[in-house]
Amino acid sequence: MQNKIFLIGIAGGSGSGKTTFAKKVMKSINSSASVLLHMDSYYLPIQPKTNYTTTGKANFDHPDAFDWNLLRHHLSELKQGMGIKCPIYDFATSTRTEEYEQVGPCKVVLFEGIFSLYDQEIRDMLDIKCFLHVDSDIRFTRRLHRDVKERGRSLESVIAQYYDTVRPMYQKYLDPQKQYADFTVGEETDVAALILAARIRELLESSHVEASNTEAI
Ligand code: UZR
Ligand code: MG
Repeated sequence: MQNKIFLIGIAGGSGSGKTTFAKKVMKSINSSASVLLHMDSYYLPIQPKTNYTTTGKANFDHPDAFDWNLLRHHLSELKQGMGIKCPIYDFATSTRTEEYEQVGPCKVVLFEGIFSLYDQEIRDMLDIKCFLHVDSDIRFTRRLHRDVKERGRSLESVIAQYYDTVRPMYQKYLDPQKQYADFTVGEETDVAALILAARIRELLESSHVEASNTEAI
């Protein structure tokens, strides 16, 4: 095995703490060879007409909201040791910007997002799969705080969106991803982050040893 690249998937509902958890893991791996990839970056540049709710709002909590082809392509390139140009999405306008961010090449990719365990082709690329299982009241209140403070939304619009798409889509598409997870993490993530980071360091070391053994032969 030569310098294997490890992909870790972190899924969970909106407000379950995916981004925070992934950042804790990154910090604890403490390796410049690891990158954090957000599925949010892979929203389609413009939502297709077919992905609107009966109230006329785009359904950002539906699988059809994402650019799956680009995402699969980028994950596969990262897995092969290449770097990618990750799109930059603008939450204020709900469109993709003209800019991009250079990501990788790297040895570890932490891939976090609501649908990160949804697609079979992507699951097959993942070395470790985890799901954040957090009660809906906690997810909702966290989301309310974040969207009002950081994404410039009103209280009414966050509540309406929650009933309209966030809650039903969670039940239909997101929660069932648990069945694919190697482990689930609860509301308190400090210890889980340390355990996951330790396993990743172990994988990195063993791939390094195997690669140098192969070179010696
Ligand atoms: P996380 N989202 C927006 O609010 N606007 C957009 O343009 C794109 C996405 C929301 C989306 C989803 N839903 O619940 C959330 N809505 O971002 C996913 N409604 O991001 O996992 O960071 O919460
Ligand atoms: Mg997030």
